[in-house]
Amino acid sequence: PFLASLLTHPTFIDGTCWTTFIDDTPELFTLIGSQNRAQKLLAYLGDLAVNGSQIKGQIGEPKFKGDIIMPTIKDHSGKVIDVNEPCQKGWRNIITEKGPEAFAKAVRANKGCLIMDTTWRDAHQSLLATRVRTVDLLNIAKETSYALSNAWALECWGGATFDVAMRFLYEDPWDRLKKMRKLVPNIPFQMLLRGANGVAYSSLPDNAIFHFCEQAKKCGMDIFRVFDALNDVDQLEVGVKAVLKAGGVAEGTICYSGDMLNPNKKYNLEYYLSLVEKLVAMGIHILGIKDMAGVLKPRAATLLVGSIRKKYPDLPIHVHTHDSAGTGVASMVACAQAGADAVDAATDSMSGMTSQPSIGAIVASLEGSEHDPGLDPTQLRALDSYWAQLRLLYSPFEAGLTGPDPEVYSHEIPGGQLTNLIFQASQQGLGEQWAQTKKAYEEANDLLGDIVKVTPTSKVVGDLAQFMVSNQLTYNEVLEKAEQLDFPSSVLEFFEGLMGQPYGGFPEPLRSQALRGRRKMTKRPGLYLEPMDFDGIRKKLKEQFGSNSETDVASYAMYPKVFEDYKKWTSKFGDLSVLPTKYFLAKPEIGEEFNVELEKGKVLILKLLAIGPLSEQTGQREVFYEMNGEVRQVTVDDNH
Ligand code: 3PY
Ligand code: ZN
Repeated sequence: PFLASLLTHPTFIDGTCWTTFIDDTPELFTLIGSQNRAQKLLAYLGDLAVNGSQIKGQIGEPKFKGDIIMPTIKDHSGKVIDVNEPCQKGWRNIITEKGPEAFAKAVRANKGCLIMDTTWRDAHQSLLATRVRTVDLLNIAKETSYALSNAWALECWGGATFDVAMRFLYEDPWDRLKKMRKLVPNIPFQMLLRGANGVAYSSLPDNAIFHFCEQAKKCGMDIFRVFDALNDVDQLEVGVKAVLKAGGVAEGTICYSGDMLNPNKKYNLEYYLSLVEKLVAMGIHILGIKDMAGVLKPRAATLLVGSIRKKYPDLPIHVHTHDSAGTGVASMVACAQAGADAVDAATDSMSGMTSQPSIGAIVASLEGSEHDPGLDPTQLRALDSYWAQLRLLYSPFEAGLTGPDPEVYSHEIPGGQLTNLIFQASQQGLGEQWAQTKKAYEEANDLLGDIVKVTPTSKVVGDLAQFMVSNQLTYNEVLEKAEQLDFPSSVLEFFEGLMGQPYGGFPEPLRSQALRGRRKMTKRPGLYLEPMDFDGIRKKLKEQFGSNSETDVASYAMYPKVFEDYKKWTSKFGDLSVLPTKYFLAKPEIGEEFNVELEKGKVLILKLLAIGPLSEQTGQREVFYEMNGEVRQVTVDDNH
């Protein structure tokens, strides 16, 4: 029908100039575009129907089969709030109107302890392998703008989300950021930046970090939590400077490790206070305390936050934790009482264990006190009813956690990594091997010099632990045989200095014995790297993909191979971020009708009609879909 309408179009018959024809009748070309997109979408749906989901990490199909019931948000008098337009009231207005310093002053002057909701980033990174898709965030965005209008921020970007969006979900992380921003104009957005590593796993040239932060700020990011996995101040400085240059709110962050209350441990109060002093000297707006493993016990929290508060009365303090040991609520309450301005929590259904502590539990614990976060528990419950359904929709990515793990005080495995390791171990039955892995992790950490463990150094410790378990090596054997052992590449990179310099130096002679002549950096890696050639990248992307937006350039700079694979995927299947998750992860029932909104106002009504028999000659099957009333057919290779 499209071709017919094109060929019979009066201008076409006239033979009028083709280019003015395009200008004058854009609707026809939008149609070509959407037909093309529809065809690509069918290619994906056909493949899914024949071969099942190819999404990495997915085990089985979603437990949730129904339609998601959307919550209604009510005001204090019980009246339903019209969420057609997003809420405009919130802390972000201070950032956009008066800038980062004014925001820092305002949150310091605020009486209660604010809450950052991590549901859109760390909670699903920690519980669901970072697999929550853009469409599911956007669908609850306007309700969130109301229910969390008094929140410190929504943590919604950075960390692993950037990589996973492209690598496993075939989505553009920048597109996600821009779309979320439109629907939530009022709550500050916060992201996690791994200092000089950006959102990658090892150091990049400085100009890549500056370019990245500039793009993120332009696309709507407000607060940047900048950390370094070794608390290496030189590495941190790169990130902080890049954020300041981009005009963002710089949350310079110390990573909490070990147990400050134990006098035999490496990282003590003096260590943390001296780090804070260096961060303050860099001009940070906010101090972040990042307890990535959830080992900050309540009494340590009181001492740490209380000491910083006393020394820096004007410095806003924002604390992050994981609930792995089950003490998250108690620790965050202790932080609030000791003078923290904000603490992190996740919506109830996405909280607990390796995620953040429950927002409902923290709000209930502080309710009516001078630290009351100022959030409405009824509105929070309404929002959570959405997430309870989403958690089931993403059940194929659950790691199968069943309860807290107070052993985290010994092994100190960060939340996200603990989930990953439990998942891997549960594939093998969670038996003896799991106990060995945890013990080996602790020993590997000791071998490496008791380092701060978070991405990417946590991977180094995890890799060494798995190396020890699979080669049946004890702590002493690693030391004795170091010169002969073929250490994992991440361990060698760490020893080279590619992740920065650890506090107290590298363990010797292990480092030299493992490196066997490889280089040893004594300064931060960025000083050894050539600046990134951005003009070269722009040219390459233009040639290869026909376009080179600055955000594409930034994606390529962070993850060249992942970006190229993502582009190849989208040229085959199109932008699938619009496809509802239920149909992204599993095929529909025969005859089940569903809608996909390709773009505003362009809705496809789809129905799977039949999956044809396997052709012995070609190894293919025909899949039949009804699309907006017409039967469409797609040929699919059967990979079984
Ligand atoms: C990340 O770097 O992605 C983290 O979440 C570290 O805690
Ligand atoms: Zn975290």
